[in-house]
Amino acid sequence: MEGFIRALPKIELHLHIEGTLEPEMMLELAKRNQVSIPYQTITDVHAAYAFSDLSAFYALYGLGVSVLKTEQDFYDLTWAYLKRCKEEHVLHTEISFDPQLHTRRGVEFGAVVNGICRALQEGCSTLEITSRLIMCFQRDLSQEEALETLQQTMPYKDSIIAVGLDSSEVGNPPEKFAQVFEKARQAGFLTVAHAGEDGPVDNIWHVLGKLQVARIDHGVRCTDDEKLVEHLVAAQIPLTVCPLSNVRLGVFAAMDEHNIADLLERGVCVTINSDDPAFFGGYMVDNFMAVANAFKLSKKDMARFSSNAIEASFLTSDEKEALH
Ligand code: ES4
Ligand code: ZN
Repeated sequence: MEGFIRALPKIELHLHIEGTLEPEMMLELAKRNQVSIPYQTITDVHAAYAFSDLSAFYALYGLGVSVLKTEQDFYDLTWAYLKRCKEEHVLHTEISFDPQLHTRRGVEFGAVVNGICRALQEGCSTLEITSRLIMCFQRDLSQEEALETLQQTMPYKDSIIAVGLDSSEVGNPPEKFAQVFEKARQAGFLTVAHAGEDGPVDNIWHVLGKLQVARIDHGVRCTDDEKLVEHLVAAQIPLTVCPLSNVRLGVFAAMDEHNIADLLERGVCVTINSDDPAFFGGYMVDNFMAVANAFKLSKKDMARFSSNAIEASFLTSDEKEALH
């Protein structure tokens, strides 16, 4: 199975570029940029990764990414991820970034986008990996701050396909961002949102109804509402599921308790993704293997995750055709 999964053409749709910051690069950039972080060695960084829920993870995440300062840093980060994609036979990737993590500490929006985009263009020309870019609002911040961030995004409209919504759902329902999502859609952005990860199933209904998302990030709580599962199947609304992330953050107690195999069997358009691979213990192959090992899934089932991802992607129909 491992050989099959490695060779399987894969598409990644739920990946926070900041979540690919490996401890080695964190320490290197801390030195390069003279940023003080409370870790001296890779062992220190690993020891600090003792989070077991989303809010503890997010605090650590903010601290770790504070070493990213310049356009070159964002280029280096993205390039390292793309090289990993090449090794793992990921042919297309739709990456998210969290500008507010950076602009709030004085990094220019343009430095973030330009660094990421330069790597993505080079990934296309030299690694033959296609990509799209998604700008995520942090739902723990205000809608006013999201509106300001949307303004900063406008000059880069041609480089950004969609806006998204991430961070903790608790106390931050989708309705809080109805206005900024409406504005984003009017400006021509597609929309996605995290929902039904650490928040209730109603959040999934609301990102569909009120934010009009094209797909749902995580969405695993959908099984709390039979009618919603039926709707997801009928309308083929994709879920970008992140198995290792879900277990690491306690969304499921163990991989064999995850509902991904169930969702696949029921005809939901589920996909496998890595979320924040440097923090949750694995990239795409590791996530596929974790699912294959936990459930009695055939090679055909595993390939289905890839064909679902092609359909769920923001590629054109010609590009999708070429991948199938
Ligand atoms: C995230 Cl695992 C997770 N959940 C919600 N928002 C996020 N941003 C980065 N990783
Ligand atoms: Zn995520």
